Amino acid sequence: MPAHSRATRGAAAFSGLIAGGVFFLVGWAAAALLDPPAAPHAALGAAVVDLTPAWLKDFAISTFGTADKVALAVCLALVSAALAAGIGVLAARRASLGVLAVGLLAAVCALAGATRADTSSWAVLPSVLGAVAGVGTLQLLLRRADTGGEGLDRRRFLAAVGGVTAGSALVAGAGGLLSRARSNTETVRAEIALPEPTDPVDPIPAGAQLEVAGMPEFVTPNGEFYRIDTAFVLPQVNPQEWQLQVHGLVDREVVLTFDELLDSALVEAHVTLTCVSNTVGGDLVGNATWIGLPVREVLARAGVQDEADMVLSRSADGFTASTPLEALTDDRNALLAVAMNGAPLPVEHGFPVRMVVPGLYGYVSATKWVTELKVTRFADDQGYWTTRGWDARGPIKTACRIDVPRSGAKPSAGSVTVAGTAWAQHRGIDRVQVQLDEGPWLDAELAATPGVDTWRQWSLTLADVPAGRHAVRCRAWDPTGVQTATTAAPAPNGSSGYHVISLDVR
Ligand SMILES: Nc1nc2c(c(=O)[nH]1)N[C@H]1C(S)=C(S)[C@@H](COP(=O)(O)O)O[C@H]1N2
Ligand SMILES: [Mo]
Repeated sequence: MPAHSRATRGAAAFSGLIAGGVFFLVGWAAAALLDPPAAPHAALGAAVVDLTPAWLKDFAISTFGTADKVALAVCLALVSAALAAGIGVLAARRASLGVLAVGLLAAVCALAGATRADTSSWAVLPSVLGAVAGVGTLQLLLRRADTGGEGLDRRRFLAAVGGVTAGSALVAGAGGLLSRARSNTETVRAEIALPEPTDPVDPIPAGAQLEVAGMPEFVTPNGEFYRIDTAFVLPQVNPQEWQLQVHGLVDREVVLTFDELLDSALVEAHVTLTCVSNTVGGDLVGNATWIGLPVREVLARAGVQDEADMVLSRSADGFTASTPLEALTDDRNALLAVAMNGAPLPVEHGFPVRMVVPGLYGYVSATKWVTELKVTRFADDQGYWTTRGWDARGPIKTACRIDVPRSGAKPSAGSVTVAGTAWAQHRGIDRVQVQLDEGPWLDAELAATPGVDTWRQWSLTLADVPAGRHAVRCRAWDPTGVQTATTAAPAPNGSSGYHVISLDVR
């Protein structure tokens, strides 16, 4: 690269953009060959997720919910594009500064890759190869963009851009083939023959689903189930290589393979999962029928020692959850689940094996892509979110949500049917009440339920609602009493307070 390129600013910035694209593309293709999670964009995204301060992460989850990964990807793409354009301009002035800047960025990506739980010792290589290709591209384009004091020779410059684009298309094609050949998780998943549970659960009673328009499905279809996790790129775990290691305060370490798991006596259970980030009235909650091996069976094989009070589960990508030991050893259906609503776990919901524990928020119990159970003590270990300020134990708070009508609806005066969903997993919903404005609390009718571990639908028809603006509230009861009326935000141990909607009755 000439020490001083007389490229126009625009051409230099554009060259930087293209070179940035080449950096990420070559890095991704190299990673497809060497170590997929070490692709620069994947490593960078994962590092940003882990380093994002808790308040910002909470904000992202409450603002974007299940679309938080998309929002992050868009942000990263915009920031990377701005940086790449800036590097192009810098490199046109001082070539050495350009190389230094690319080197720094590559070092950040390499470090992010090398420090992940799910990358190999090859992890720095994709970033290094990407940087070499990126610097080469930048050099080539800036040389072609050099005006030599005259105007930009557009034909010459665009020919180079065309050459780089064609080369990139080849790399993209090769990378695509490689990653398909390497990570055939979807194919393997489709071929799994799920065993029948030894202990099948009773089917869901007919009346569990209310015939009220606008009510959510009692069993959430897998494709609509909320997804919350720290995985910027989904872990690809091959069940034939999967192992669960059980260690820590145990009499003997146990290693379980996927085939051994499938050959065990499996249990089926209806369990509703809830995210601690769910706000009052929110939808980070879903209900499914799971098949899995009770965690207590595996813990019994290992022999839990007396001083233990917690199990720290760890996923293939390094996420951890601290689950109170008693929730895994009492008689509830805490499962190492392999199936969700009759299918192998979808990849985004933890394929091939995840934990499901009735009564605890997901962040302390529902580890997806689980590979390790460390029997330990709350005094000695902390889970991913506890180190970021969230409660260590995370029991689900009793909650009630109005689904119908939607807040802001304009029903006609007269009778108005209100219906919703309440949950108090592992305790059960006893009673739901509805209040119109400051009127008396009225008992709603409870729908049938398969047990205490799922949500429960309810409905009530308010008679003679006059025209005007009205507030409608609901509250749920479990055997220990009524849910708390105190308003709380999700951090640090779950939102609380009564769900209120407003109606504009005509
Ligand atoms: N490996 C892993 N497992 C995880 C998480 C995660 O970030 N990584 N998030 C947990 C949280 S916060 C919740 S609420 C549930 C959500 O499970 P779902 O995405 O299947 O609905 O998964 C839990 N299991
Ligand atoms: Mo969560």
